[in-house]
Amino acid sequence: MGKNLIEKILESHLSYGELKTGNTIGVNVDQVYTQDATGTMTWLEFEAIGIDKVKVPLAVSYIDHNMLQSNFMNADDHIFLQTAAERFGAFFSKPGNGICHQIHLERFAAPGKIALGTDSHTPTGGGIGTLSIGVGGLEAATVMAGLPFEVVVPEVLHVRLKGALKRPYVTAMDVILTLLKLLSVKGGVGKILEYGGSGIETLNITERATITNMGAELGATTSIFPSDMKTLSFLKAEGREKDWIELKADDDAEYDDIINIDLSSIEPMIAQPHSPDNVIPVKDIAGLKVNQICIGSCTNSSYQAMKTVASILKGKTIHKNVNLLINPGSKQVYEMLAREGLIAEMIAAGARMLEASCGPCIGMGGAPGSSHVSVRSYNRNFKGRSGTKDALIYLASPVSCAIFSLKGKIINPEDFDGEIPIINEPELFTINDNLIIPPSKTTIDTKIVKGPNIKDVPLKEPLRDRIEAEILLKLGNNITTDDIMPAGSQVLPLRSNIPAISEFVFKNIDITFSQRAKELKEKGGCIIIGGDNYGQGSSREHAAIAPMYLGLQVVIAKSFARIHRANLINFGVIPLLFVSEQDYLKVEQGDQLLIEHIINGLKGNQRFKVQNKTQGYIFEAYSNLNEKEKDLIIKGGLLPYTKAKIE
Ligand code: MIC
Ligand code: SF4
Repeated sequence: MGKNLIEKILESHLSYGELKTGNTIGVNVDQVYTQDATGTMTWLEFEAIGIDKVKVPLAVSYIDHNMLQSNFMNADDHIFLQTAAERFGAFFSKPGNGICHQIHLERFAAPGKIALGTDSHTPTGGGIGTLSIGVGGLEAATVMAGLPFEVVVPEVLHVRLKGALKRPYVTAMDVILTLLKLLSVKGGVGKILEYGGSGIETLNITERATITNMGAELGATTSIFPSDMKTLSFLKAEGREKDWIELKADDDAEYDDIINIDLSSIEPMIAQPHSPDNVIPVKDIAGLKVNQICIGSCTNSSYQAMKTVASILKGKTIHKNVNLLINPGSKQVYEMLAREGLIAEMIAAGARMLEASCGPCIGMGGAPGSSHVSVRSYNRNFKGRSGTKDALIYLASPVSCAIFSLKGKIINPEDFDGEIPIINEPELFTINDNLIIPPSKTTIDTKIVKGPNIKDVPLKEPLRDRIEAEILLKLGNNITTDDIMPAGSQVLPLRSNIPAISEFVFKNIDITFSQRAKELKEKGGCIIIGGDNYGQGSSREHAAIAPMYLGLQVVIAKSFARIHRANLINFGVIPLLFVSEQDYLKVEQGDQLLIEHIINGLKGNQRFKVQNKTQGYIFEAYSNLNEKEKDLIIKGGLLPYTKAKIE
């Protein structure tokens, strides 16, 4: 029987377990990378594990999120990360070098490898044929400490592309928006999307990377393209031809499911507030006035995308009521655009050029005005994420965004009266790695510098056998980690300080949450009720650690998003599932729940009787932990578990 790409890569990296859908396996990882907002915790955790050097072939620490530096905290984090990278043997990408995913694609990602990143958009590397998976920080730390990465073998969904995009109006962004419309933000849960078909030959690597990047919004474990001649050209252009291998599925490969997409049938699409799957054709909302346009982010920052934007803007002026913000994804792209005079065209048209970082995508500056309409070439438009609670955020391609910035309103890009040249990736990129500091072998004495905002990682007290606690919050479907642990300029600088950041848990949903949780902590803690896909979105483990720190004992939900579920377990919080939908409907915020015999339940059939003491009835909930997860939850989380394993 033929093999698909996923089977090939997993098989060549298998450490233990049987490679069968639904089984838990351990794989050896080639590359691990961190970004600063999740990285400070990751490196503190790595330090706490007590290993001298990273044990994976390649580790990179990037700085890209926490870049506003409105006080000492961000810069202190940068120094901490730089000294930790030096001490433990990782590459360090300095602030100014750009967004982790874009740089990793340019300089490190390679076909056939397995890469983990402490960020949900790590699947960007799937564009080049790397099996790239987003994980929580502690997970990454244990892999850097030498343990295999454990993953449940996902189903593989084959996305067969044919035809070619209607360039220049339709771009890779419209492909992934179309898939989001088709599958929704939970359509990819438990799945890997493997792209194939004749249409892939028409997409270059950065276009493929746009598609795999935003595959994160489908809830998928990751997405991947084969490695072909396009991959070779990209690697050649990056001076990394030696990293190329051919990688393709066998002709008789089998898949769990197949979707066929004709690229030529795709039209310009746009995601409306407040979810990336709220997608409609752009033409359906033509005429809507826009206040702000943001172009860039890890989704749409390639040289090709940016040069296309510059060409659309060339010689023109943005609409008088529009603010245009541009954040190119990497220094490489930025430098090339600058040398070709394209930044000058953007500035001349009225763009506000931002540094190569995440910026407005994560609310680090560029917040729109009250109830303003902002259209962004980014990947997430969750309510409040931009920094303005009542702003209306739309997601569209860089081409659409550039056109809207000139018109001051949404128009069908196909009705644009200006020229849009078709731009390709260059044959040679400008290679200048002067902001990437390689690891050195003799750094065992490097002192790790920790500013006053950098605090130790808190751990959960040992698992209780009996939990009696109040439901502090009952929530609906698709709650994001941005809902649980908001980001933005006020909160993001506190990522290295759990006591301080815990004040902001659920702040946009219930401002009193952290105060009430603290009050309940002494009385046994609290419980959260979630709907489907609880914890979708980012990989931030702060969305598990901070509630745990506030006394969260259990989350009972209809279903969980993969990374958040793992983060809860890693910090000793049990993710329980409702057996019946009716029970989800019946429980109420404020109810007092009692769960007994937890340890035996975990060791046994993982079914628990939950007594609703307030309403006076009993319902059933269950956990679906594998052997390792059971063990580590009983031991108080992944950190104590890993320490015991390594000693
Ligand atoms: C995001 O896009 O939400 C982030 C910010 O990049 C997060 C990581 C974080 O919260 O630090 C992600 O995608 O994992
Ligand atoms: Fe940064 Fe936005 Fe990409 Fe997250 S999605 S890594 S915040 S650019």
